[in-house]
Formats: sequence, structure tokens, C-alpha cells
Amino acid sequence: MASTRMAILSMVILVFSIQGTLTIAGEASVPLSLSVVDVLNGKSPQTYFTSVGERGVLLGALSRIHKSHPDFTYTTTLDQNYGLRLESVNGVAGNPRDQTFWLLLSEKTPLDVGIGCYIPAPNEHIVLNFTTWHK
Ligand code: B12
Repeated sequence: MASTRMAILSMVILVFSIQGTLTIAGEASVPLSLSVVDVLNGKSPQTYFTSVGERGVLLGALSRIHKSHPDFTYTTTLDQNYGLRLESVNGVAGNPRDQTFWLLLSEKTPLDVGIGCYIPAPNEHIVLNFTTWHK
């Protein structure tokens, strides 16, 4: 009887430890979608589904998308005041001469901080929109 109880207890402990490992090593907990829109270069929009850890930042989502879809690429530059600027997506870079940049949106609303600071909400739809600014 005692040995049966010990066996059941061991099974329960094993299941819980496997679950713990999966939770830690598996998918992050905040799902979101991200679309890349580049009308200026006549490209079709691309949408990706990914996730970030609890209170994770948008940069983490970009990094995860690159891991699962290596054709999705991006580069950043570091600004001394505001952190990471999203410089290019899929080989297309903004530049001051053409007054182009990657505008960060939540659906249609511009984000008020950059990719290194923004914390996506569950099921949020982020849009990276290649566009121009006018002086
Ligand atoms: C002009 C401006 C822009 C222009 C800069 C282009 C240019 N060459 O002029 C454009 C339109 C490209 C821009 C974009 C963005 N901007 Co802006 N921008 C400004 C603004 C109004 C003035 C900056 C400036 O000219 N300073 C004077 C020059 C001499 O100093 P500077 O250090 O060289 O300026 C550079 C940096 O400010 C940098 N920059 C501008 N915005 C941002 C945003 C981020 C996240 C980073 C890393 C760098 C950066 O570009 C400037 C020129 O090189 C400031 C607000 C303010 N009054 O300061 C907001 C401001 C800096 N921007 C802001 C934001 C949020 C953005 C965006 C994330 C908006 C969005 N939803 O997409 C994007 C960046 C997206 C990306 N790809 O990463 C916020 C940053 C807040 C924060 N703590 O992160 C500010 C403070 C406005 C606000 N909401 O309060 N921006």
C-alpha cells in the first residue's frame, strides 16, 4: 500500500516537474500578431503570429518572429535618449534624405515609445508601416 502511494506521488511529482520545464522553456505567454506594411515599395502586407513573455517588450516579438521565420529580418540603431530605433525591416531601411521611416502602430494608433520599451498587450495587433514624414 505504502509503495503504491509512493509510486503515485512520484508520478505526480514527475508530471509537475515536466510541466514546469515546458512552461519555462516553451512558448511565451502573451500572444500577438504583427503586420509589415510597405505600400511605398509596392509590397504585399505580411502578418506573423508570435508571443512575448509576461510584460515582455516588442523587440522580443521581432526576435521571436525572426527565429520562426528567418526571412523576416530587421535592424536597429541605438539612440542615446530613446533607446532602440527600428531602422530596417526585410531589408528596407528608413532614411532622412527620403524622409522615410518605420512607423510603429497598434492597429491604427501610433505607439508612444520605441520597440525596446513598448509592452504589447495580449492579442494586440502591431503594425510596422513604412511611410514618410513631412517637414
Ligand atoms: C522628429 C521626431 C521624429 C522623426 C525623426 C526623423 C528626423 N530625422 O527628424 C520621426 C518621424 C522619424 C520619428 C519617429 C518616431 N518617433 Co519621434 N520624435 C521626433 C521629435 C518630435 C523631435 C526629435 C528631434 O528632432 N530632436 C532634435 C534633434 C536635434 O535631436 P536628435 O537626438 O538628433 O533627434 C533624433 C532622435 O529624437 C530620433 N528619434 C526620433 N523619434 C525617435 C523615437 C525613438 C524610439 C528613437 C529610438 C529615436 C527617435 O530622431 C531624431 C533625428 O535623428 C521627438 C519629440 C521631441 N520634441 O523631442 C519625437 C520622439 C523622440 N519620438 C517618439 C516616438 C515614440 C517615435 C516613434 C516610435 C513613433 C512611432 N509610433 O512610430 C517613431 C520611431 C519608430 C522607429 N522606427 O523606431 C517619442 C519617443 C518617446 C520614447 N520615450 O521612446 C518622442 C519623444 C515623441 C513623444 N511621443 O513624446 N520621430
